[in-house]
Amino acid sequence: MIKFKNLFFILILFSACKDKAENQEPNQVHPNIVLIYADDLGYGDLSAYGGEISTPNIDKLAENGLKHTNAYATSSICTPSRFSMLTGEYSWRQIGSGVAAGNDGALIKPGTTTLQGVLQNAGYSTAIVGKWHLGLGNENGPDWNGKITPGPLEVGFDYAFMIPATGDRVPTVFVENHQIVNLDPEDPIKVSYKEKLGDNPTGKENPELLKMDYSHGHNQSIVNGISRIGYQTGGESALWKDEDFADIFVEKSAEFMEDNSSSPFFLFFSAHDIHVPRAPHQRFVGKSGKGLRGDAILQLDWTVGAIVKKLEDLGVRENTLIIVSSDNGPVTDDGYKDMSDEFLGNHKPAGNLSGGKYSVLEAGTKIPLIVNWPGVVRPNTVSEALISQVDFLRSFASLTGIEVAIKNAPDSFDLHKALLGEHLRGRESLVQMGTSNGFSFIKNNYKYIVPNNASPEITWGPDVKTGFSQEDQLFNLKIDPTESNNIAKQKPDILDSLKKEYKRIRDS
Ligand code: NG6
Ligand code: CA
Repeated sequence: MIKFKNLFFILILFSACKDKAENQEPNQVHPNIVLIYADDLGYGDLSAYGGEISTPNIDKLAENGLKHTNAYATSSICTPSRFSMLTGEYSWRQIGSGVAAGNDGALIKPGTTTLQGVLQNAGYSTAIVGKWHLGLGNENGPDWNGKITPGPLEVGFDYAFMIPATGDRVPTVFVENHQIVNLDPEDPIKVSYKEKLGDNPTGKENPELLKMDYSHGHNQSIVNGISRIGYQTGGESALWKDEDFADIFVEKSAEFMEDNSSSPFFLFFSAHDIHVPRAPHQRFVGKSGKGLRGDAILQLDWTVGAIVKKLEDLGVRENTLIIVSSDNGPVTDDGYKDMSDEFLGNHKPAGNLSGGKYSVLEAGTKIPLIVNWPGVVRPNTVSEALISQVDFLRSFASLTGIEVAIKNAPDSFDLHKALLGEHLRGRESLVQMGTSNGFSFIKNNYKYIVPNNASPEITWGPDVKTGFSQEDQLFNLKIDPTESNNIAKQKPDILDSLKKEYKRIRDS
């Protein structure tokens, strides 16, 4: 493996590598890649992006690297964002706009071209550690007590240690590769999203057992004093403790990096933070002064610092490309009474954007994106190039010299130069998706929000503006980043051209 010391050198190598790739030969541009993907972290949540909660470890990556200010997840909820990022295909083409249930079957079918599969083909060892939330098992869902397959290992990962769905959904156990960790065969686990199982307490019936009360949903099985979505019984020896997530994920990642430090590796570190339930380790509780949501941000920052330290200890930091981003925008109360609104103070999770998780407004999908690669990505740079996480697949393929057939990863563009800050030419346009099948389309700094019958406010819980309207909406993001002034009637030509272009992409 070669360590690159400057941009000029890498540019020469890129052209050399391209020729080799066309001849199907391996090239030499194989940095380790660590993709740290936070959950529900907003555009304004990091101090590098103006947040009030100090995130020194993440900020250091931005200071010594590139901060993107016009980068997007494809959706304002988790499952579709992750699907698009890992497959290079807008999720609405395949799986729609919903959040996967905890017992859904695998949503990425074996044989699909994936980001991790591309890197595997380029000779990388690949791992996911953390939240999966893309379904496991066949269409009837996984056999939790047996071999859990298909899953990440069937779509390009060599190693997986994961929360199968989310921290707030059953089963509340870790799955390592094909099996639940520490499961006692004498005490099998049962999972249902339809009916209560056995006599285990639920949040609804036994609120006195809760250490964190729920505000909406989340009133079914209680595990570790927190009630969840869904019912489960059994599997006592395998149940997780939420407070240990960060430590365990760092430990598993460290083991993976250590085992693979002599060859290139790709680590998809898919953090639980700062999703609900927010139950960070005791050492972070009360430390942010901004409540548990702020404390979870501190825990995320600690996690990033611990991963960077491990890379340094292994002597591979110089040759590692680190990316920090988030799967969707922020939300405060997302179903638990964790006082996240009450403690916010001047901290603005969405920065100056409107909306948040679930919405089609900018805060739903515009996310932090930090890219750091010593000696290659210039320190202290900011990029306004329009870029989407769906572009990671072709960008990394190009970087590592792997060709991806045109029919695969159809929505992904090779933007590795924009991603690394070599120039500002990003994608031309972008389709965004919110909850309730809500869509919007961005081109040339104009944003068209497609008419939708759903409510302008979320009606079932979180206090979030969705951005939905039955009318056409058009905003000039350059002068109106808060999407306050609908200019659809003043700019009929622009509206018409965005509508046509959006329709062409949706129908393609
Ligand atoms: C919602 C949950 C929310 C969160 C979300 C998925 C309720 C009332 N709300 O249905 O708490 O789990 O799904 O979040 O149940 S995501 O980041 O994984 O998309
Ligand atoms: Ca999320």
